[in-house]
Amino acid sequence: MSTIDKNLLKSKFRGSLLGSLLGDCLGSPFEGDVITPGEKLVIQKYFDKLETPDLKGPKRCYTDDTAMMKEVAKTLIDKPEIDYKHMAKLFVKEYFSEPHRGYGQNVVEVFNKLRKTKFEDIYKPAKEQFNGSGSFGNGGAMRIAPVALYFHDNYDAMINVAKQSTEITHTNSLGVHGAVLQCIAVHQALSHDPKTAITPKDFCDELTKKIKVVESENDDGLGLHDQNPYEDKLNFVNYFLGIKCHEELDEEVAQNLGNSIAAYDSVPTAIYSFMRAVQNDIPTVNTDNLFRRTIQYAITLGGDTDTIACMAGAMAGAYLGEEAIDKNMAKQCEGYEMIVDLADKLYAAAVK
Ligand code: RVK
Ligand code: MG
Ligand code: MG
Repeated sequence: MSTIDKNLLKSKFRGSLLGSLLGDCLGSPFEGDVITPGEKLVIQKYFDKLETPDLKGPKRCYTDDTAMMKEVAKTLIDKPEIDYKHMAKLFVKEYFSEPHRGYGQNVVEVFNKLRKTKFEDIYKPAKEQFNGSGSFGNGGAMRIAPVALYFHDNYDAMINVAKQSTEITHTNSLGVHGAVLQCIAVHQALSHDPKTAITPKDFCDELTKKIKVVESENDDGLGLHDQNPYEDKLNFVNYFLGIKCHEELDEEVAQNLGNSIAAYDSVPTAIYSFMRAVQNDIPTVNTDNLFRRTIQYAITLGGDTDTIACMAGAMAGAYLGEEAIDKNMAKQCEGYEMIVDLADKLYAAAVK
C-alpha cells in the first residue's frame, strides 16, 4: 500500500465511507423483508430512480450503522494515540443525542451502563451482556471501515484496534471476529488496484488465510475445539460463487450464509455480495456499475439489508474509489457531505 498514489488513496477513503453510508441509507427501507421476485423488480426500479439527476423529495436517512461508524472515524481523527474511553464516550453521546436511529435491542443497555458507571471500566458493561457470553451482533462489524482505512499500512495494529474498538459493545468471539473479518475485507479491497480485476477465489482464499490466524488464537494452540466458524463460512462463500447465480440460489444463500443481525450470519454474506457483483453474473440486478451492483444485490438477499449493504458497500467503495459511486444516488443520502468531510479528515490523520 505504501506505493499507492495519494489521490487514489484519498478517493478510496471517500469511496469506502460513502459505500458504507449508501448501503445503510438505501438498504434500511427493506430491513426485515423477505425479498420475492416482484420485490427484486421494485428494488431495480428504486435504484434506477436514484440515479436521476436532481431528484426531489426527502433524503434517505442513515441508521445506527453510520451513526457509530462516524464516531469510530472521529476517535481516530481526534488523537494520535487511540483512546478507547474517548470512543466509548462518543458512542454514548451519539446514541443519547439521536436514540431513534434503529439501534440493536441490547446494545442500548451497554450505553446506559457506561453512562451510569461514568465510564469507569469501559469493557465491563459489554462483558455482562447475554449472561456474560457477550453480544454476537454485527454492531462491531458495521462500524469498522474507518479502522481498515486508517491502518492501511499497519496490518497488525489494525487487527488489534479492530478487536479493542469492537469489545466496547461486543465481546462474544463471533461478534469480535466478525468485525475483524469485515475490517480485513475492507483493507484487502483498499489494497487492490481498481484498474485490475479482483479474482473472487483469490480474494476469498486470502481472507480465509488471515481469519484462520485470528480464529486459531482463541484455541490456545491445543486444538481442543472445532472453532473456525468464519473460515468455514468463507469456504461456503467460495462454494456458492462457483454456482451460476439464479433466483433460487439467492434463497439458499440467505439461508446458509445468513442474512440476520448476527455477525456470523451477515459479514460473510456481505463478502459474498461484493464477490458476486465482481463476477457480474446476477440476472436480477441490471446495471454496469459495480458499486451499485454490490449494494443492490446485497439488499436483494433480504433480512438485515441496511447492514449487509453497508458492509458490502464499504468493501466495494474501498476497491473502486469515490468516482465509481453515482453522485446523484449519493446525494440522496442524509449526511453525504458530512461523510465526505470525515473521510478527508481521516485521510489527513492517516497519511502524513
Ligand atoms: C436493528 C443471544 C444475541 C446474542 C447472544 C442478538 C441494527 C439479540 C443495525 C440482540 C444492525 C441482537 C444491528 C443485536 C446491530 C446478540 N445471545 N442473542 N449472545 N448476541 N444477540 O443488541 O449493535 O438493526 O437478539 O448487541 O450488534 O442495523 O438484540 O446490537 O443490523 O442480536 O442492529 O445485538 O446490532 P446487539 P448490535
Ligand atoms: Mg442499522
Ligand atoms: Mg442492520
